[in-house]
Amino acid sequence: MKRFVTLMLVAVMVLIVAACGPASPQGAQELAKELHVYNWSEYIDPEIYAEFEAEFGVKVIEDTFASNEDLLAKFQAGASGYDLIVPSDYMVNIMNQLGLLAELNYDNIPNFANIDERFRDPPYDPGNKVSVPYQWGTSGIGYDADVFEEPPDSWGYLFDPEMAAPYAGKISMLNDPREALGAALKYLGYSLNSNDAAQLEEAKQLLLQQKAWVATYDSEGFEDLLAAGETQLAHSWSGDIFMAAVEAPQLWYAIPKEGGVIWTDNLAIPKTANSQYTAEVFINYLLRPEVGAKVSNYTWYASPNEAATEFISQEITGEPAIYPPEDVMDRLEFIRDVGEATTLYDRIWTEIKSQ
Ligand code: N2P
Repeated sequence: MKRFVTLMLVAVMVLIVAACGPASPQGAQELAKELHVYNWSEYIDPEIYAEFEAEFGVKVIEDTFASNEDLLAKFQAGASGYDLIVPSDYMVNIMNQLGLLAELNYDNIPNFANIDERFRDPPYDPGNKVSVPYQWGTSGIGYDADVFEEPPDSWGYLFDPEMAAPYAGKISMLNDPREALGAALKYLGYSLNSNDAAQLEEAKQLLLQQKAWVATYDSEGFEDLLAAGETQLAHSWSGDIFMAAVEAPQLWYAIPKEGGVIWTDNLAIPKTANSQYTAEVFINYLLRPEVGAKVSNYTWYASPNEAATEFISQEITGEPAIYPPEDVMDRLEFIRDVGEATTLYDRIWTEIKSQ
């Protein structure tokens, strides 16, 4: 009898455990203890990581990269352990084609509803299957307004021998193949997505000639060099200049009249992520209106989060160099995946850098 009771007890316990299923009931997945983010440098208010940890108990650990090509190279070399990355538009397309990105589960990202209609369903990721827009901005010319009476609003200041030579040694260029070649192509009047070998050769010659005036190729500290007076003209991403201008108000930024680059950077999850669920919870957190605004109030870049706009400083939303008017927008071009021509861009860039 005693044995029977024991057996019954065991059977009942087995039934209870089976009924409850695994430790976490269906739907409620567990958060990882850590979230590893691979981001552009100075591209998020560090308080956001701290506040996410305080609320969710997940510690965020960040590494940074300086270009889309660096990000890609890292993954092609087999990087693993990153839960969240921040590729630009064309790089979402490239990484997705290479099968590097996880398909997002929008059940965990209801705040996607806050994203502005204009930024949904982009050509580089139809249906936002693998990416959520994070910030957008332009590439142009940062400058020291103490040196220039009129804004240097032409790529000629970086490429024309007569216009650029006076600033020899005081010019920096983004250390970025598509950006640097794109600026040269625009100056020449071509598309920055040209795959015409003759046009690319012209752009190469221009960049080689320009080397005599270039102090450095730099994508992470160009705004600091400008603020320190070490440079006077910097091929730049808009927000980094405006962020630095808070401390160094002589800094300003111009979108060249020949047109420049417009880009959208995105949140994406590598297939090799440790915890896709935790990354999705973090993406959803970043899409809260107040958090989305906190991102832009720190980076000085424009936000694709419509619900965040009312919490973003009017110094940012009212600045035409950050939220450009329609006629300026019309002159801007997105960098696109140029397919097989990518190897040509890479080869030219290596040749320019190594000469
Ligand atoms: C942030 C760099 C902006 C990213 N420091 C350009 N896509």
